[in-house]
Formats: sequence, structure tokens, C-alpha cells
Amino acid sequence: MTFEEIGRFLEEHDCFTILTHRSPDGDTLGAGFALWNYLSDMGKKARVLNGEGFPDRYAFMYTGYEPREFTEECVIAVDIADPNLLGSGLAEYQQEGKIDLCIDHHISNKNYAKHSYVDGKASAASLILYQLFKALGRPISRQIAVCLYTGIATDTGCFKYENTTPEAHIAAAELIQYGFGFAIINRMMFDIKSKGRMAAEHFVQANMEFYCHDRCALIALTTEIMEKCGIESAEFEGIASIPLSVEGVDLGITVKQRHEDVFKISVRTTEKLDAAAFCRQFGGGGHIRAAGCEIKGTLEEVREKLLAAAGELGL
Ligand SMILES: [Mn+2]
Repeated sequence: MTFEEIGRFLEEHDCFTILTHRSPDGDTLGAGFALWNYLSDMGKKARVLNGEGFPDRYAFMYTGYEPREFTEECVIAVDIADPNLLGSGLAEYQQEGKIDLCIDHHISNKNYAKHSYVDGKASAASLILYQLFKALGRPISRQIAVCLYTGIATDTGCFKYENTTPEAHIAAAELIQYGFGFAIINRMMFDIKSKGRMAAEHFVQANMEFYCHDRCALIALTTEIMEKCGIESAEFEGIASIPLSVEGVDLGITVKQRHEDVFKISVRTTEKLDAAAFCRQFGGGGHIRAAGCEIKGTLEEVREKLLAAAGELGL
């Protein structure tokens, strides 16, 4: 769909369900609540859904949010590459044909929706929404600007990662003209950490494992450690970038226990390696420098599989 066609699609319908991905981050929620505000400003009925609920740390994006009661007319997914990422809480939407429109920026997008707008070069789904709103010409409220800015800032690691484009900087420059406390948002998103998060970071730094002549670093967080630190899953954003912060490391792997025998893997790479290709071997995907997958087994088995794949890279 083109922006023009999306504009018509939004005009022609009245009741929208907006879906966000599990382990919600600043981009999926930023895009979701920006779109909710935009549709509400158009006089439409809309609601934002997440299978795990909305984490407190993003509360500033959903202040004033009230889900409306309505008969669902159409469903829009934002920042979701694969319906599996909806999680079990939104399993009903994983069936084929349930999602009408997908707006996303993952090159690995599975093209599961009836209509899609996927721009693999966009830094964030929130950036696509900003470009869409600008093209459609309706006024953008300050709260929409807050959500879009947060989405772009978080997905680019505060404009630091390789996915940061001139368009991302231009959008941020235009958005901060709406006059909100972007410095406070960045402090909340990047500097402030809970005591539990601090303890978890301390643990993974002290227990980091090195392989492949120190060019691969791996950290593992088991449920036991997470409980001991008192860390909630919403506080994990950015933890996967820790292994890559070690000098000389090109492949950073974060292993996080999801259930007894299920581990979520986050992979970060330097320009020397393709993280999405690495994760594709395990049925996952993502971006070229940041990708993920899920592997079943014990921690030892999972580690073995990952290291075998890392060994193939010839580091
Ligand atoms: Mn995103």
C-alpha cells in the first residue's frame, strides 16, 4: 500500500485494533500509541493491544489512553515482523487473514497481513508513521510527537546505531519542535535503571563468556538470576548491547530464559557480521546488526548450538 492508500484505508473505516509485539519496546508502543492518538483525533474509535500489558516505564506514552468499546472492524499491526511475535496473549490474531494492515521496518517481515507497508531501510516503525502522518497532512499533536520521537530514539539507541539515517535525524529535529521534554525522555529511556537492572547488568558483566578468540561474547540470564535480581522483562531493553561493548567483540549473544526449556536469543553484531543471517539458522530474523530467535533445550544445549553456529563464521 502507498501512503495515499493507507490514508484512504484509515478514512474509510471507523473501529481499529492496533497490535504491538510481545516484550514491547519503545518503537512498537510509540508507533501504536501515536496511531491511536492520530485515529482518535480523526474521530475514530481505536484501541491498542499487547499480549503482556503495557510496561510502566512507557507510561508517559499512554497517559490519557482509554481503550474504546467497539465491534472490531479492522486490525493494524505495527513493528511486527512475524505474527508469532504477538505472543500467546494475542494468539487469536495469529490465524491467517486476521490482520488487515502491517506497518513495519524489518527486512525479515513475513508479509502476513492483507496489506503491508514495509520499509526495511527505515530506522523505526515510528519513523514510517511520522512520514505517513506528514504525507497525509492532518495536524500532529504534541502527544503524537512524544510517541514518535520515543520510538525513533529507542530503536536507534539514541541515534547511535548503524540504522540511524538522515531521515531519522530530520524527523527527530522536526518532532522536538512540538516542544516536549525530549531530554527527560532520553534520560528515562537510556540512563535511569532500576536497582534490579543494575544488579542484572553487574551479574552479566561479571559472568560474561568469551569464545572464538574473544570475538564472540555471550551472556546468559536464567529465570533464577532474574528473580534474584528482581528484574521484570520490561527492564531488559538494551541489555543485549552489553556483550558488544567489549573491545574486539564482533558477535554479541544474549541468552534469556523464557520458560523452563525455552530461551530467547538476542544477537548484536559489528559491521563484520550479519545478525539476521545468524538468527535465521534458528528460525529467527531481524535487522542486519540486531536480530533474535528462540531456541529450545537446556541452557547447555542452547549454548552449544549457538557456539557451533559461531564457530562456522571463522572468527
Ligand atoms: Mn522497531
